[in-house]
Amino acid sequence: MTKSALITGITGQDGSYLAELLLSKDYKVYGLRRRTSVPILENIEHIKDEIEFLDGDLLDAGSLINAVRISKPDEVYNLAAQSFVGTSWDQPVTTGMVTGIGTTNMLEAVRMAKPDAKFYQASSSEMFGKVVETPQKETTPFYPRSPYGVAKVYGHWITVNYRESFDMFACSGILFNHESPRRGVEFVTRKVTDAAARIKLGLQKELRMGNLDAKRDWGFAGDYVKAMHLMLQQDTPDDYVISTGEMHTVEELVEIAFGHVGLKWRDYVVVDPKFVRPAEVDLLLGDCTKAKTKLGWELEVGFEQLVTMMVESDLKKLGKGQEISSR
Ligand code: NDP
Ligand code: GDR
Repeated sequence: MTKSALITGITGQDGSYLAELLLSKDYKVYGLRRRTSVPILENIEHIKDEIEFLDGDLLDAGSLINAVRISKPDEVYNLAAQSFVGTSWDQPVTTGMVTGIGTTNMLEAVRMAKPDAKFYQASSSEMFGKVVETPQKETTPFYPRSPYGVAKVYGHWITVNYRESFDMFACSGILFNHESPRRGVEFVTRKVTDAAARIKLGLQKELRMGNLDAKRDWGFAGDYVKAMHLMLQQDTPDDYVISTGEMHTVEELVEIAFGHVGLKWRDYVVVDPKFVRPAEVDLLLGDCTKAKTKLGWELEVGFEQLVTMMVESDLKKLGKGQEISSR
């Protein structure tokens, strides 16, 4: 029988890849979407006719109960969040409400309207924050360094709590940074690949950046959504770290992106204190042995391949834009 899934955050990077994956597996896909004055469906334009959209917001509990009642999902993927760490210092309360309390709203909706649905919570390596142990695994203590990280710790523990309190099949995926051509342009990878492409095409002169020494464990979003799905196919709910086990600096990212278009990054990159965070997460490196062993999860795309894929995509998008504007 066809399974059904409800995805919150369907318009985001991960929502789009997950929807593609589930549609390829013949799921009936419902997507929770909040109202915007103009529809922003860029990431899911190509599959929008195959998704049934339900109006709702993580802050509006009634809309979530309604969405669960209508969709009667076998699986719920809670991907919606205020997901940009930088913004979480400017809007700490909104971030706490959406990214933290929003998780409880979603869990309550499932508990009330479809308690046997399997639930996935989008937890984050930002919960590890300050280095306590490297590499970081499921048992590493959390020490978040941003309002976003703090909110995700709340989301993580409330998911564990609902699993233990109500015997719900609730899993938390502790995902390290994952990127793609569909990444929002304020995140560092896409900011860099977009700028490298713009500078190459003569559309931008310089790139203003924050901390170039930060180290991250960057993977490809298309690989990571497969792990989300695998977690909900197990017999028992559990929490898993998903990562590549490889770490690179922001400087290496810049070097590869600019190098790919034949430019020397030092000629264009300017460090601007505006982009340096009030508290930084210096390094993140994940140990995903548990996911590899128990889920059989495998990575396909490596770091260099990921960065060049993103630069190529940005060149193509901007190139098309140029063709259109020069007509
Ligand atoms: P995006 O920022 O691309 O997508 C976030 C989604 O959440 C968007 O669809 C957005 O909708 C939706 N959203 C925001 N606020 C609300 C709200 N109040 N009610 C309903 N929907 C809302 O994030 P990603 O796809 O990159 O990440 C998915 C999830 O995984 C997030 O929870 C993120 O925090 C988490 N995560 C991401 C990692 C990564 O590296 N990408 C790593 C670890 C965790 P709209 O289009 O309307 O803004
Ligand atoms: P992050 O991603 O905070 O790890 O959160 P982001 O790409 O924003 O930053 C990564 C690192 O790069 C440094 N950096 C800059 N970052 C941005 N955005 N812009 C800059 O100009 C810049 N210069 C240096 C940052 O200081 C940081 O160290 C992402 C999000 O997807 C979260 O939702 C998710 O939970 C975590 O990854 C895992």
